[in-house]
Parts: sequence; C-alpha cells; structure tokens
Amino acid sequence: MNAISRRKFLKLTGYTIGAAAAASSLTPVIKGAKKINKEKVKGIQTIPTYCDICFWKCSAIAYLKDGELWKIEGHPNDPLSKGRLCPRGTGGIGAHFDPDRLRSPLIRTRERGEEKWKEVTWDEALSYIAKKMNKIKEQYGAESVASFSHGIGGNFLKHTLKAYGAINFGAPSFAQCRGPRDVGFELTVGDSIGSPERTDIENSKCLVLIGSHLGENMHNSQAQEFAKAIENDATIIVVDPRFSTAASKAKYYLPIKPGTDIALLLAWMNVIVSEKLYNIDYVTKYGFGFEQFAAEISSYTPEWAYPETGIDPDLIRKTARTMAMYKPATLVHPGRHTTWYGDDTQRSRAIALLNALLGSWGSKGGLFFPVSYSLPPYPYPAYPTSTKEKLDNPGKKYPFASEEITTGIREATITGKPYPIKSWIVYSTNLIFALPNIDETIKAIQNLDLLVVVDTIGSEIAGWADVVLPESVYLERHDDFNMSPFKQPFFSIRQPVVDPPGDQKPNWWIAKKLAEKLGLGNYFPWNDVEEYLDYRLKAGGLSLAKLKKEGVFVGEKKPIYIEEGVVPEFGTPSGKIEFYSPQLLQAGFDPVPKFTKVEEPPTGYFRLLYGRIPVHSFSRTQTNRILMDMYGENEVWVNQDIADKWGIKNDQYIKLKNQDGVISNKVKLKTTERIRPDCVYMIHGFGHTSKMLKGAYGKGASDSELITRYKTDPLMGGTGMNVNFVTFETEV
Ligand SMILES: Nc1nc2c(c(=O)[nH]1)N[C@H]1C(S)=C(S)[C@@H](COP(=O)(O)OP(=O)(O)OC[C@H]3O[C@@H](n4cnc5c(=O)[nH]c(N)nc54)[C@H](O)[C@@H]3O)O[C@H]1N2
Ligand SMILES: Nc1nc2c(c(=O)[nH]1)N[C@H]1C(S)=C(S)[C@@H](COP(=O)(O)OP(=O)(O)OC[C@H]3O[C@@H](n4cnc5c(=O)[nH]c(N)nc54)[C@H](O)[C@@H]3O)O[C@H]1N2
Ligand code: SF4
Ligand SMILES: [Mo]
Repeated sequence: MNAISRRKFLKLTGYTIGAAAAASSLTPVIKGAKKINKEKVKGIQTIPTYCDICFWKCSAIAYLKDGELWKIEGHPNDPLSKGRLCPRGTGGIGAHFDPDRLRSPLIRTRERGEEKWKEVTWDEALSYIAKKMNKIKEQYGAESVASFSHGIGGNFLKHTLKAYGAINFGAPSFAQCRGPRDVGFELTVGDSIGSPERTDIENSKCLVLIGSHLGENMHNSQAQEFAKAIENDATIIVVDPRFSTAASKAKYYLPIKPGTDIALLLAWMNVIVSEKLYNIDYVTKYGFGFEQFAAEISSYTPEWAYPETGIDPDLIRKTARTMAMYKPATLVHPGRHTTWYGDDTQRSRAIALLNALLGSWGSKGGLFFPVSYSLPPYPYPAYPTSTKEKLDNPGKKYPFASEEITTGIREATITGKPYPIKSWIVYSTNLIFALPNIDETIKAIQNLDLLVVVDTIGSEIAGWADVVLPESVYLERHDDFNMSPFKQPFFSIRQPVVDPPGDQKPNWWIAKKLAEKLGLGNYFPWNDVEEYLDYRLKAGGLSLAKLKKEGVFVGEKKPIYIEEGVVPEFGTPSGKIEFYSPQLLQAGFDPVPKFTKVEEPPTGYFRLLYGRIPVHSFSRTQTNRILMDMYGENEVWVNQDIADKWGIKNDQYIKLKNQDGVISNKVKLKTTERIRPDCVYMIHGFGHTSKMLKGAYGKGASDSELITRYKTDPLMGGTGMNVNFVTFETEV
C-alpha cells in the first residue's frame, strides 16, 4: 500500500495500535505467563504465520524480542494482508498473554452450567471422552455424535469424528451468517460468493453497500480495498438504517426502513430495465428468462417502493442511473452476514440479479472469478459409511440448503428425531452467543450425554460443557494450509511462534490422541503435524522448509475477469444466469423475488440491530486486554429524538427489555442522530455471562440474549435475527 492509502485505511478503521502501545498495555499481563522459547534467542527473530483473530487468515510476521513475543505485522507478500493487519490482528498477540486462558483440561463436578470443575490430565480427559463416545456408538450409533466448529482449526478433529462414524457437522457461518447470500447467488448464477468474497472493491467505480458496514466490519483486504476505492473517487452508495462509517464516505446515503431492502432492489431494477440502462449484450448472451423477469418487475416503480422503504423516489432513480452509468464496474456488494429477516435468500438473489443486469458478475470492478492453488489431500483410509442420513434438514425441508444447518442439528437434539443426538463436540464456536434463542440451545444441551468443548478461554459454551479442552492459541500451533481462492493463487502456513503458557495443546494433537483412544490411530499415520504438511507439499512439488521460512507462496497471476478471457460457466439448471428461476417455481417459491412486509415493532419498542466494531471479533476477543483497552464495553445507539422523548441521556446506563420480557445487562446509551428512530443498534459479542471470563464478565450487554425470536428462511434454513424488538428500562 502506498502512503496515502495507508493513511486512509487508518482513518477508516479509526483505531491504530502501535507496537509500543501494544507492548505497554501488555506489561502487567505478561506476569505469570510461563516464559517461552526455552533457549531465549537474543535480539529480534521473525517468524511468519497466519492470523486467527477472525477467519480471513491474513498472513503475518510475528516478531520476538529476546525470545519474547513482541509484535505482529502483516506479511508484505500476502495478497490478503498486503503487509498490514487490521486492528484486531495487530492486537492478536493479546490472545497469547490473556490471563483468562484455560490452562488445563477440566471435567465438570456439579450440574451443567454451574462452572464447577476439577482439573484433570489430558490422558484422563481424553479417556473419559472416548469411553462415553464408545458407549454412545454402541447404544445409538456413531451418527448420534454431532459436531459444531468454526474455522480451519476444526479440520483435524472433524477427521477423527468422521473416522469414528459421525456424519452431522455444522458451523454458524452458514445458517447464521453467509448462507442466504451464497444460496441466493447459487440459484441465480450457479456459484457462491465464498470467503474471502470475490468482490473487486478496489477497481469498482461505483460501490453499493447494503448493510455491509465495511470499515467497522474489518475484513482486512476489503477494508483496504474500500480505502483504495475512496481514494480513486469511486461513487459510494450506502443503504443502512444507521449512518455507518461507510455512510460517512458515501455520495448517496439511503437511510432505509429496516427489512425493506427487497423493495428498494426491485425498484432499482425497475428503473434500470424500464429505462433500458442495463447491459443488453451481457444479458442477451448470458441471461435466462429475462422477459418474464422484466414483466414481473414492471410494477415496482420507485413510487411503489417509497412508502415501504422511506426512500425518496428521485433518490432511487438517481442512484439506479448512477449504478448503470459505471457498469460493468459497479459492484453491488453481496454482504456477508445476511441472516436478517428470513427472506434473505430472495434478497440476496435480488442483489445477484442487479449485479447481472449491470454485467458486474465476472467483470473488473465487479465480482471476479477467484483462483487458487490446490495440493493433493493426505491419503487417509476411507471413512466408514452410514446408512443414516444427516439430520439437520430432514426430508429436505429447506430444499436449497447447500451446507449443514446448525439450528437443524439443535432442533433434532431437542426432539430426538429423526434419531437421537447424544453428544456435541464443539470446536471454536461459542454456540450460546452464535445461535439465536439461548433457551433452545440449553434445552438441547440438557438432552446430551456428553458435551465436549475445545476452546482457548472459558466461553459461555465451555461453561455448559462436561469436558473442556484447552487449546493453544494460533501463535502457538500449526494448522492446515490456507489456500483460499482469491485474486491470485497463493497459500500460506500457520506455525508456532511461541510456546503455550500452560498445558494447552494444539487441535491436531487433540484430534490424533482422541483417535488413538478410540482405537482409530490408523487414521493418523503421521507422528507430527509437520510430517503431514511436508507430505502434502512434497506431493505438490514444494518444500516445507522454504514455506516455513517464507510464510507465503504466491503463484503467477491468472485471468480473473471475462475481459481477460475467462469464459464464464453458470452452474444453474439452464447453464445461464436465471433472471427467472424454474427450479424455485417448481419448489413452490417465487421465481422472481417479491417483497413482503416485515412485522413492525409495537409502540414503545424498537427493532434491535447489531453489528461489528473494528477492534473485536464476535464474542471471542473480550478477554484480550489489548483490544479491551480500546473498546471495553458496548453501548446501545438510540436516536436522539427518541432519547429526548424518553428523557434518557448519552452515557447513561439503561437496560433493554425484549418482546418476550428478557431483560439485558445494563448498557451505556449512545444518543445520536446517526440512526433511524425505529431501531436501536449494538455491537455483538459483549455482555459475557461466564464467570471464567474475568476480563469480560458483565461488561456491556449481549444482543444474543435478546434474540429470542428468529425467522427461518424457507429456502435454506438460515435464521433471520433482525426480528426482535426492545424497549428501555431506565431504572438500573
Ligand atoms: N471487526 C470485525 N469485523 C468483522 C467481524 C467481526 O467480528 N469483527 N466479523 C466478520 C463476519 S464473520 C461477518 S459475517 C461480517 C459481518 O459484517 P456485515 O456483513 O457487514 O454485516 P451486516 O449484518 O451487513 O452489518 C450490519 C450493518 O447492517 C445494518 N442493517 C441492519 N439491518 C438492516 C436492514 O434491514 N437493511 C440494511 N440495508 N442494513 C441493515 C446495520 O445498521 C449495520 O450497519 O463482518 C466480518 N468482519
Ligand atoms: N446474536 C448474534 N449472533 C450471531 C452474530 C451476531 O452478530 N449476533 N453473528 C453471526 C455470525 S456472522 C457468525 S460468523 C457467527 C460467529 O460465531 P462463532 O464463530 O461461534 O463466534 P464466537 O462467538 O466468537 O465464538 C468463537 C469461539 O471460539 C473460541 N476460540 C477462539 N480462538 C480459538 C482457538 O484458537 N481455538 C479454539 N478451540 N477456540 C477458539 C472463542 O473463545 C469463542 O468461544 O455468529 C453468528 N451469530
Ligand atoms: S482480518 Fe484482521 S483479524 Fe482477520 S485474519 Fe486478517 S488481520 Fe486477523
Ligand atoms: Mo459471519
């Protein structure tokens, strides 16, 4: 990045962590942590690895000073980080020094959820788990052990569980996050958006952000590219009920009424089609069912959309024409966390269609075709086969689900149907915070014979476990290669930088030892993970020693746009972009997206919205003292006029009460003109209730607790979570 964009990037994030600041805020915490790197090398050492504070997997270079972890920076060769980490990544070293880390395996001694434990050895913990798992297999079958995980670290444990015979695996990244978006695009262009997203933000001349709060949502490459687009004077259009950081960079800001984005999208497409502003050649060449689509949307004029969305028809026209003016370098960002209202797949489909009308799918400045390396897999023995079916989506109730549905596994655990689930093995996902309706999660847990949680800290889900296994943090372990498809083929290594401070173990070790205890040692023919990594690299003609030293291998540039010669393939039934979808019609759904009204908050209530802050990831960073120094509790955004009416003041503490009578922890008020009067907004991940999290316990309020209702997307089972209403309790 050049100097200007670096400054812009920093300005955009609003948070900078200097190495000095990081180190100074660490000093009090370092005490007590076991010293690292037995033979402390004098001076500076650098070790490349990749970050795990979120799932973007930026490559980084960790610095040791006199054998102690000192700081971490972006890897200059890495296409994802381009030499710069986001504020969370920079503060990531706080994860190593976190005084609230789990230090040894724990077995529950009292009722579930009481958080009373005895410390045990790894051998005791793994023997206990294996014994219970074998009993469950005997009594109910191996399919009755289900697993939840999030991120690459879950791969080895998944391997053990598949070898054991498990078939039910879920991650919140589908039904609570990007699922509707990926399915919406699959239905339309026959391909998903993926992660990292295939968005060519830096080259876009017109960038449309619907909710996607880039700059607060801090996925590194996207935030950097966004800074670049701003620098290039791209026209930015932001649609958000809240004046986000991105909105402050926008030429057009559309303060939409929450839940009405489909109406806006239909009106935009109506303008673009009726004024013949779409990319006619592209649509003729690649489109299917355009005539039916055009007829269907002909009544959705900006005047029709106005009373629904609250957006002035002239502004709808002007922004539609602007998008068309810059086509095909107009990018309507598909978003990521898209589980909002239960109609989310259709909204995402409308976004896919708008991109298609502009010819952005496959074009520079639009949505590119990602490229990647691939290494041959390790030749493991075949997994056992099962006669049972996965139970997350029985009878294909959600016909277009393309990944497992977490809440489907939870439901089956509650009902015992189509067959009982008796164990959850949970890796790196705080299900209490990630799934809507905590009571249902706890109800499901109460039906289990065994809940195992692998975590680094005593998260809420760990608090409910029978056995807690402490994992070493990313700076202390190997994981599998990162080979994410992106703009250039590349892959990177995660490797230990320092030793863990206690008896924490890496996931590969846990997976291998558990397999051995289960009598499945033959599924781990390697002794050490380096042997595994080396095997795969050699099979690809590459060297582990070199990768360990360099951190990242970057391949030759390849074509990623249609204009560079990529011939697009559409994996839809027609082999084209389906403006009109016969498969949706056949399954009983609208073949062209339609708008339906969402339920309004009752008088005195406000819609609860939530999002991200640059310095935290979900519910996983609130014990990281470096990051907590920068943002230590969340606040709730309330419109100034509403606050005045209620007689409540900025910085005052209030409580939120939802439609089902659930009352939150006390939370600071942020009164602002920057949000509509019909909703409130807070940062997800705060209001921790696990007493093991000393640095986070009781700080701020939890959106998860207030999300007792959710609306399930009938196409793919995603859980729309923007459907809860809260009112204020002013006595705290
Ligand atoms: N710093 C940081 N960055 C992160 C993460 C993190 O934890 N921390 N998590 C990462 C992950 S996994 C994800 S999925 C993404 C999530 O980030 P995004 O995909 O950007 O998530 P959204 O739900 O779109 O973002 C919330 C925004 O949508 C607005 N919004 C709410 N309701 C509506 C509505 O009805 N219509 C419109 N138009 N806007 C609405 C909110 O006001 C808010 O500005 O962030 C990623 N980046
Ligand atoms: N209410 C509400 N629910 C949401 C969201 C929201 O904004 N609000 N966002 C949704 C989205 S977009 C997503 S992607 C999901 C995210 O859902 P999750 O991935 O479950 O996110 P976290 O709550 O951060 O849980 C991560 C857990 O992993 C642990 N952990 C961190 N590092 C490691 C490690 O190295 N090893 C191990 N073993 N464990 C580790 C953390 O301590 C934490 O307990 O949540 C979804 N659910
Ligand atoms: S986006 Fe930030 S937190 Fe996520 S991997 Fe990259 S540097 Fe780490
Ligand atoms: Mo997400």
